[in-house]
Amino acid sequence: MTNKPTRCDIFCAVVDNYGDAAVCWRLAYQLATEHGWQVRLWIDDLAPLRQLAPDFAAGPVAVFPWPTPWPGADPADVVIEAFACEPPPAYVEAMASRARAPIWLNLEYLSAETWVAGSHGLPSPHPRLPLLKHFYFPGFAAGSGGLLRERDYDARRAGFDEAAFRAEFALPPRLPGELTVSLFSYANPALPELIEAWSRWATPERPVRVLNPGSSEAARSIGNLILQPLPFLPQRRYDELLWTCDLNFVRGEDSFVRAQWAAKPFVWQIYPQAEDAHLAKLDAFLAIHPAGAALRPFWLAWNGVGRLDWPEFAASLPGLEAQSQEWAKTLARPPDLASGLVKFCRERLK
Ligand code: TRH
Repeated sequence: MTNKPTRCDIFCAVVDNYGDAAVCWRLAYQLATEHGWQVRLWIDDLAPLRQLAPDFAAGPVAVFPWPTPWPGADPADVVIEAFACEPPPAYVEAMASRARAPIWLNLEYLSAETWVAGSHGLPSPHPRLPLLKHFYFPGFAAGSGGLLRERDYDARRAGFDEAAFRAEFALPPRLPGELTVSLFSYANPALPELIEAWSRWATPERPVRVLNPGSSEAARSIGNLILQPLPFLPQRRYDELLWTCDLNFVRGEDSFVRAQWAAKPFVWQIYPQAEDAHLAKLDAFLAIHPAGAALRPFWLAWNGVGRLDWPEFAASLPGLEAQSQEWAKTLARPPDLASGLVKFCRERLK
């Protein structure tokens, strides 16, 4: 490899929600800031990115709307298509006509299923052109592509001032005995039942404050339960919210990973799929998590299987806290996804 910075194009087609843009931006930013790559992010919908990273135009990633028709662009050394979104056909043709074909990766969705490590890195030849695409699977297991985690994560956390965060968002200082919860979920039929359970469980000695980022509802109290909306926070500030809370409800892929780095007990609402395919993925994660057995009934109920038992789950929180810290340490040991991806490409660019 020459000393020139590696050029990388990331293609992102937003399906719905924030997750696709969230993962692509996180990876793009890390490749640029931590590995010195020159990254262009081609994204077909800028709306989620504007919320996740309002200052994205300041760099260091060059963000472009993904135009149709494709105007043509010189292919990069490394091409990452997120979630099998397929770069424009003319771009793929141009990839094949380079003197040296780019490293082409399909970054897949995260899953804890056991087949992931066996499929990670597998090549798939293009049916017509002299190009090879590799599957890049994020994952928890050795042999997978790992998880996104920034180098400065621990330093940011060490410098975090919870009191200042609360003051900035007009939250009163933590009340004695308060359980602070963040809530980020899909429309969930179990939510009214949970609100009801919280309102019955909360007492003056044990108030519950639920912070709901991105909610348009007005703040309200039911007895000693306080439901409080927050603005949708930029991605980095969302970490601060997770650090502030004792329990985090998260969803999808990226907030699910962030909750694990936050090392606090969390409840995951998985992205629902046809024919309940998501339940196998939920099970696979519970099977590898050291507190899986304790989490299982409440998590399943939050994902539509069985009834929520909040008092039982609340009783397990003190134990879950220590396990969450251990789990975060275990997950942080292998190389992070961006470093692993850089190594994967470097070996093939030699
Ligand atoms: O938005 P999501 O539901 O995205 C989903 C999943 O990624 C799913 O796997 C995918 O198939 C589907 O999209 C298309 O949840 P996710 O993945 O947690 O992404 C949300 C991002 O938003 C994450 O980076 C956290 C961030 N966020 C903020 O930055 N600020 C906030 O205030 C909140 C609530 C979230």
